[in-house]
Amino acid sequence: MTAQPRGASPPVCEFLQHLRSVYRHHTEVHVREITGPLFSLDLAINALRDLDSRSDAPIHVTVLGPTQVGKSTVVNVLVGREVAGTSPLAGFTRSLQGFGAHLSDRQAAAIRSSLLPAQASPALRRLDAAEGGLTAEAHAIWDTPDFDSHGSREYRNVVTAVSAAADLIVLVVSKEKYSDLTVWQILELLYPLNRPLVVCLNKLDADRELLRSALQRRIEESRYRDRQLPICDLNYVEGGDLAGLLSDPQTQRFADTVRKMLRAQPLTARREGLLRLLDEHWGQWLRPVHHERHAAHRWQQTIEREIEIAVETYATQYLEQSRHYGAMNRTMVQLLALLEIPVLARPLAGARQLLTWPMRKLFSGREAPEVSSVDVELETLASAFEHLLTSLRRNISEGVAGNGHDAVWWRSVARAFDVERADVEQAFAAEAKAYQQAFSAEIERAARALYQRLSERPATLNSLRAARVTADAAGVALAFKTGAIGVNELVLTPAMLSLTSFLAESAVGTYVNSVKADLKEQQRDRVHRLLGDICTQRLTRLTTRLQDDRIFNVGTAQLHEIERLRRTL
Ligand SMILES: Nc1nc2c(ncn2[C@@H]2O[C@H](COP(=O)(O)OP(=O)(O)OP(=O)(O)O)[C@@H](O)[C@H]2O)c(=O)[nH]1
Ligand SMILES: [Mg+2]
Repeated sequence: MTAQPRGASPPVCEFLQHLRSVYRHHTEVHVREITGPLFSLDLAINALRDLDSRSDAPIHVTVLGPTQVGKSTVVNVLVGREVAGTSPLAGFTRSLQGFGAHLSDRQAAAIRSSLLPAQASPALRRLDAAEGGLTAEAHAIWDTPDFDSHGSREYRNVVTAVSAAADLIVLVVSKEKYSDLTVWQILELLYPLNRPLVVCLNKLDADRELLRSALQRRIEESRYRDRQLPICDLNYVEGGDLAGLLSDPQTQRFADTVRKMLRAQPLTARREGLLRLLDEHWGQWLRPVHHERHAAHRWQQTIEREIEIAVETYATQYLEQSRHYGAMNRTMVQLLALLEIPVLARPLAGARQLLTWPMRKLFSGREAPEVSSVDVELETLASAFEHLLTSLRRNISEGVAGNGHDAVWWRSVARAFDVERADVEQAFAAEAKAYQQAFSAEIERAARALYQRLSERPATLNSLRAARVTADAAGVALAFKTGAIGVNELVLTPAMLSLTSFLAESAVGTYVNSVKADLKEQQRDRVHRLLGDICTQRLTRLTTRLQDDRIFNVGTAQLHEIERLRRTL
């Protein structure tokens, strides 16, 4: 496959921005360290943007370093005049400031729109020809805030924008600061980008050689041991006077070294650097995303397991209970309706007698037939579903209590679950009822099939008609015809049981049993599907729209797509 850098980088960049926006809501201290995900994500996002805005870009020189080492002073040295404010107060420079020379209007506009979008005040100052600059080429020199002072956490991430844009980085250190942890953390972070780098050892007076060799040793201990890092000394000048500094030959040597290294870094080297940076940090950035994926996977598995348990409950407490198994009773009623209608008159008298009390109960002075409060099937379904929800809630609580990397995710699921639960229960009750109604068609089909089979066995049909059970059943069929049946299966049970067993022992017995087994299997399947659908729609999806700023909510498909795009950068 051919690489498509332009196509892949916006979505990858967007993805990293999403990660960054979520990480910003994380409160753990390490998230905001230089070694944490926020700082490296910032660098990577800026490096991706940089790669897309290279055409016509000027050369960028970025001056980095801890506080008070003399960064702003070094910027002034490179520009050749006092442009950046300096101060003996730590953390004096708090935002980026760039000094551009020979920039076209387009270049200046591009810098302002792409490099400094987060900064309110225009931080790019264009120098005119008389004000100097490093070379005759278009370039920008960047003074940056420190990354080590107490308050620098609030502003130091801007350093990443000009580090990513840099064609040359000048790292300024002093004898007090050269071995500070943050200096080496920043260097470590920038290492994969492989930008040309000069180390400027500022404010040197006594012990020059000692300091140089100590710095050299520190470099040897770092990843930079395999790179030739030029080290330039700047002398300590009384009063920090710029004119004094500029006239020092040591300062001139430093400026010459920088000038010699001023060359736009080739695009291929920048791309390779970016890919190395992504490789080094991808695992760290994505770790909590994977924790969420694992938790979501566990959630899905739990739901599936609980669905199986609920179906099993439905089967053992309803389908396998002859007394309660309404579908077969309803089939029998339908069958009787088919059987008896032509000969209804005779058994009707007996049936009335037999069914006096239930009929009275069914129609006692009411206009509409009384709806039974007991519908065993719906009750069984409701209680199985209730049990499923309770088990799921227990599982969520375990996730929260586990206090692992996924605890935030589980807490968020807990909130969403509790909000939705009543709604889900209602939806299930409605769906269960709809399923039951829809299943009437299957029952009718089963009754017709049975009737067909009986019609082929006139002897059985006749003995059935002659049987006493028919009298019970005819009345039941009548009740069914009048609309009361199917709502009170308790009333029907004894009559139905005797009819069913009569049929089961007759010549069509095997067939009856297979109809029964088939009905059960269909019901089991449908209930399985019903539970699966409602759980997918209401419980699995619940976790894909969690309202929590600390949740990454990256789906597996999205993750695969980003991994694929990353490889095409
Ligand atoms: N005496 C003397 N003072 C210097 C020299 N270089 C820098 N300074 C002083 O050191 C102090 C800090 O210098 P800055 O250039 O402001 O340092 P910085 O790294 O930009 O500091 P922040 O912006 O606070 O991070 C200022 O008071 C400078 O005048 C030098 O060679 N000699
Ligand atoms: Mg400064």
